[in-house]
Amino acid sequence: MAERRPTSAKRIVALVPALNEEGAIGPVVRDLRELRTQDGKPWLDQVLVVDNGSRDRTAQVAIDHGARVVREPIRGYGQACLTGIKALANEPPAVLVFVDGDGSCDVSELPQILRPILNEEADMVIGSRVRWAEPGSLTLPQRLGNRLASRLLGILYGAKASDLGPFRAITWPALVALGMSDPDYGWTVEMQVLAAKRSLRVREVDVHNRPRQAGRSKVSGTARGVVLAGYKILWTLARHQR
Ligand SMILES: Nc1nc2c(ncn2[C@@H]2O[C@H](COP(=O)(O)OP(=O)(O)OP(=O)(O)O)[C@@H](O)[C@H]2O)c(=O)[nH]1
Ligand SMILES: [Mg+2]
Repeated sequence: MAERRPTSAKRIVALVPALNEEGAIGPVVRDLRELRTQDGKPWLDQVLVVDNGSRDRTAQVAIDHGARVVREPIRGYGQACLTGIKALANEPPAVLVFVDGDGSCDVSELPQILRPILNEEADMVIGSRVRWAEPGSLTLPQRLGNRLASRLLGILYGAKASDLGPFRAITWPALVALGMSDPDYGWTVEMQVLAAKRSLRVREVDVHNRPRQAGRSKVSGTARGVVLAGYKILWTLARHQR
């Protein structure tokens, strides 16, 4: 059933960091733009793709499917997110949703992600993949690493978390209050650490997760990505303890 979007009609934007995703980005942008509320209105006011120095046609494909595209030549997931946020600062949305550009997020679940925020019960909502992820869509190191990081979020910061999933939403004032800075693999966990430290209202909702729909993995499917991401996530958890 389509969700009712409150009549206050908040401005909602999706930010999609993308690196060499020409095979996957088109349907991601299209599906996000096609999402409709019960009243037939688009859920999203804008789909913003941050092209992170792609060597393929990611930017053009995203534009062809109706996205706004900004370019960030310096690589890094967090770097791409920071650039997207800066690009929105002139006309900030009420809520920002983060979605991966590889087709692994089921964007039809966006209303469930937004619901606790629109009901003013949460400042940030994380899509947790632990229960509904398709078999094979999360690698073993990814599952174990996320479990460990989630436990540490609880032990060190009192946060209730089961995942560091990329599909998430946050209100603009909460995002600004966090003061995010991580330029790469620490982005997702940094957001959760800072949210706990600032006592934001954080909710998790279960989401599905598919294997990437095209192209090559940059993180969990490569040894380099796993080592660097694991190290960076643990370091981020440790360094905010002070
Ligand atoms: N790793 C990485 N990802 C980036 C970067 N810039 C944008 N991205 C995007 O961040 C998302 C996550 O990267 P993925 O390669 O899917 O990482 P993953 O989900 O661990 O691995 P998969 O199993 O392949 O899905 C994708 O949408 C990438 O295109 C970057 O500099 N590095
Ligand atoms: Mg992925």
